[in-house]
Amino acid sequence: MVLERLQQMASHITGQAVQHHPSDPLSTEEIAAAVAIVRQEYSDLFYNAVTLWEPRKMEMMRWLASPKTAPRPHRVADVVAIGRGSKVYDGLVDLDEGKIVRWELTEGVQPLITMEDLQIVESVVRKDPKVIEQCGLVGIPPQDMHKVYCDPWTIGYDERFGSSVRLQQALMYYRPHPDDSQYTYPLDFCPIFNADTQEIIHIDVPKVRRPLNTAPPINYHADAVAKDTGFRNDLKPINITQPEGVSFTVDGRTLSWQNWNVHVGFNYREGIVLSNITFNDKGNVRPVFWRMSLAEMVVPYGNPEHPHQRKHAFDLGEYGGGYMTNSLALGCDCKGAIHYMDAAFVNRAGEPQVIKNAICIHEEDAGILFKHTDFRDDSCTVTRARKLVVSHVFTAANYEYCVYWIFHQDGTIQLEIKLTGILNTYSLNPGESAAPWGTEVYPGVNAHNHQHLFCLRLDPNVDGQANTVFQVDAVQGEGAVGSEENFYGNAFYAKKTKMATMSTGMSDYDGSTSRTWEMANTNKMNPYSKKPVSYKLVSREVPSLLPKDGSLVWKRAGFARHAVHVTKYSDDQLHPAGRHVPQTSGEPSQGIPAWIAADPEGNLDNTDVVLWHTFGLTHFPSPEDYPVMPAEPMTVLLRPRNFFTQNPALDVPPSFSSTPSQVAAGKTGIKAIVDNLSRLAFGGKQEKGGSNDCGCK
Ligand code: ABN
Ligand code: CU
Repeated sequence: MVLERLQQMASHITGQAVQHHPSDPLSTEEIAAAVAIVRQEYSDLFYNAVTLWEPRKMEMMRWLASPKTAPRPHRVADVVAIGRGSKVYDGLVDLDEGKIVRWELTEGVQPLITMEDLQIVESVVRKDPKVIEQCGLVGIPPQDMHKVYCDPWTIGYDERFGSSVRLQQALMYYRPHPDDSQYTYPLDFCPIFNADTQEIIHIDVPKVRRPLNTAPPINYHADAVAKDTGFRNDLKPINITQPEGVSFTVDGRTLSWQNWNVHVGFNYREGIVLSNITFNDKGNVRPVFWRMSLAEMVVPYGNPEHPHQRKHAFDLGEYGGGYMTNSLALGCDCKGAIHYMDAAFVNRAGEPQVIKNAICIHEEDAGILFKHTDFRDDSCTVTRARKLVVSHVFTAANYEYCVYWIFHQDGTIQLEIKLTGILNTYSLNPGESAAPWGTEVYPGVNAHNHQHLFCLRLDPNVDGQANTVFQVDAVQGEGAVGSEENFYGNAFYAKKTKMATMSTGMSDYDGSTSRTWEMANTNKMNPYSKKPVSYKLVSREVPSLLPKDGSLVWKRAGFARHAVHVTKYSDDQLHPAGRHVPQTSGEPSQGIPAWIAADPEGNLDNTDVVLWHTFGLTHFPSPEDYPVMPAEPMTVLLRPRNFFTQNPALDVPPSFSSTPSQVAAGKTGIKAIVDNLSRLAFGGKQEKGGSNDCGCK
């Protein structure tokens, strides 16, 4: 009876009443149904994740090609649950069938740490006698333990404790006043928390002790700034208006804008997932990417003193970029005419939770799209660009990561990430130098050197699934000066190297050759250039992983060993550092290195491939980054190359366009999209002299 009811509940959800697109994230009802189905058979669990198990690619492609006749992919929940004794269960629940289709006890792994897991640690730390004793040593009396805070990271990996027990390391701080930033007052010891028994099992106490900082607080919130320097008062409002509304449409979670069509998914781990991305090329709907997401990241810190080697956060795999997502605010995080999408997750107790306004979708002016002036007569065409931005922001304890997926009118897709928030800090002795492994960013505050390395997962679908990746280097012609083929020595060309097999399909960045990577369909040539249609990955912020080969980070973050890895497509290969990342030892390395080791000769030529790109920055902190960092942007571009037969944005209406003959006849050209709001900054009239407002004739 109960099972029947659950089946009805599940089929009601997936049936006619609420018909989800197969790539839509699970709704709150579906999350509740999945948990109810699991509870029928397994009680006494807490829930770590209940998320969409994405449809298998072939099944999904068949359904997309003929949605009326092909079977609709079932809605399936991917469940991670934790039982007593840190037992981890991985399961699949088919919501259409109303039943569990896979349930496994997975040994020796630890699933990610949720925000709820984090909250527990601080209260335990404050009551622990050994922590109270350590606090006493730096002058914090027991009655002030409410002023002690911690950022409870996963332990990462510590060889003394292994992986069988779920552990967290508590990075300790003190707040003199509830409104002060604790990062100015780091404590030098590090308690280890057992998440299963909810107790402190050990405290790492450094050999060299460091005191509690005595510097005055430095804060960034408005109250503090108002009391300190006050605010600058020379800013006038800037407003973005779209008087006739937005130029995109949303059908469910499918977005259409300026020839682009894309499904916007979201999950607890990667955050935004874009799939089935197509571009309408003059009526021909051409596939470009099957799926793209930010799949992983690692932030290794560079101080060799124990236990800072453990400070290397995998913010997606260990905490979840989706779980840490902010609820965005109109006019603050997002300016203009905004469409929001919510995100639904499970909580520890198995109840659905919603983050309102998790994804922001809006258009922005993007400067000049193209322009040319004929210097002979000043006849001119100038066309302004706009872009469509799909974004979310997540808070990874001290840091904020703002993720912007940007679509451009010329067929380019851009991923921009802005880094802001607060530096991770550590204590300093009076007179001690923070160099060379860190910087004293404020008196008594040591911010360690670190890297932010992101792993972008690109599943290309460039005019079809059969794609090939080429490394492209700008190199000199081979012939020496004076030789027949390069007599003047000026020759250079784009040297393309095929990434042909799994074991050779990896490559590092080389700025000296302006290295890029092309995802090409070699079965389809551009009729003009006779080159394969392709999308090019252009990325210039690509530091190499600084932890040495063989180090803990190198072993755990195999994806970060190279700027690019190419692998054969597999439905289950989504997580480049493994499915469960906390407490992996890296022996053997999970994710990309394991997939390559399993199929070293795997063919990557003219087949379904995935490109994994690691990019980011190396951060040597400085006082300008404190007490809160001004946002630092990073960009990756995916540009059509030999994909179109001309500039695909020529049909964007210009702001102004005149031809030489119009100028000769004294006629003004065409003014198309010009707002009537732009005006001279300091009043007065624009000098005309035969020019239009754009300065062209
Ligand atoms: N940056 C590491 C982290 C993220 C979230 C919560 C705790 C720690
Ligand atoms: Cu940083």
